[in-house]
Amino acid sequence: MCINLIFFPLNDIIIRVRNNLYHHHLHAQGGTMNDNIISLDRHIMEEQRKFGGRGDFSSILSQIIFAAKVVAAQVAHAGLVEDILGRTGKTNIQGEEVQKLDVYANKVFINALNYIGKVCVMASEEEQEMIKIPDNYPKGEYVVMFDPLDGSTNIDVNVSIGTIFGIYRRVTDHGDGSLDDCLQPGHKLFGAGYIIYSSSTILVYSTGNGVNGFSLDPSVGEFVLSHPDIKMPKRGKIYSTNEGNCPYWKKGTKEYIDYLKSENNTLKKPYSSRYIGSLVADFHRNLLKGGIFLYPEDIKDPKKPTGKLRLLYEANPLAFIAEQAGGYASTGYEPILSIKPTALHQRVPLIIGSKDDVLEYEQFAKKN
Ligand code: AHM
Ligand code: MG
Repeated sequence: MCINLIFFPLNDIIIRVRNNLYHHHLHAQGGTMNDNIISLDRHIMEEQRKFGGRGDFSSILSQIIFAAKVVAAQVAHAGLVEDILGRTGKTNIQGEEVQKLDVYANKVFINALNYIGKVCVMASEEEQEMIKIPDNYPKGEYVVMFDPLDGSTNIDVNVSIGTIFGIYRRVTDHGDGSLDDCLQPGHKLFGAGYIIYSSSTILVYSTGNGVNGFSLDPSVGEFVLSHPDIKMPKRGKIYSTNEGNCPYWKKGTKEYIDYLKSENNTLKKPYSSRYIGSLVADFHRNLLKGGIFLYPEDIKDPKKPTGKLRLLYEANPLAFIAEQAGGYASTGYEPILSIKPTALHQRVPLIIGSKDDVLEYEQFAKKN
């Protein structure tokens, strides 16, 4: 009797807590259960139906989605597993060498894409040379460029990181892909996107028909449409740049940043400064809220006179997304997407974001 008196209220409490959690979950979803969730796979399939195609490109995207989920899972554990944060050369308790997360991500993306018969060559920030498709696998029509884990110095301090990818059609006829397939200008991109590993994992992509964003729902393990038809505000209120490089900037860049911080700018009040130091995260914020990101040319390191960021797998895919969302990307002198690449790991000044802001920067860059 006594025991029952204790147990019934306890049971009741457990049920109440469960119900509260459930209602909290529903509330978080806007108070209703959505029974028509659009998964990323469905979105890709519908796009393919609308715009035609044999499904080769869809297969590539599906493999990128798979790789992104694998990397997201590892990133989520990175804070728990000390060794994975660390430097290569360490061993785990099984005596196996532990890989750095960026090296691991690189292998995950290569292994997800190299066997499907849709890709003829790849290039990655982590690989000095082009990545050949192994001889025992068929070669396909597409070329994939990627930065498997951008901003990886931020892993150790739990700051957002990302993957960037760009997909081209090959320009050579058949067989192994070549450097000519890799060195295509950004305006030839067939599709591009990025994944941000953050408070949630979000994949944003475009195939030239607008930009859509999908959040990974960990409870079902699928990306679901969360940011349909993203449009970048024409003008922002935020600038993002490593201002510590200011002494090494050209006069035009210095004058532009001073202008943004003054009350004489177009907004008639100073812009806010936000710099994460993780390109995907800085870009993603500006894509949704508006703003300008700058990694301009500087004279800090004579080996990198054209800035730090790479054309093929950092600047081009994000420039493609920006333009699809109504934004713009420039070196200060010409559109990023019109540059004819000359080398796999070519660096380029990157000024990207809200169109009117980037156009205004070009005026400053050109007169100085
Ligand atoms: P990484 O490719 O070695 O990770 O470097 C690229 C990153 C970008 O994510 C970020 O915009 C930039 O480097 C930050 O550089 P800095 O520390 O010079 O401001
Ligand atoms: Mg990078």
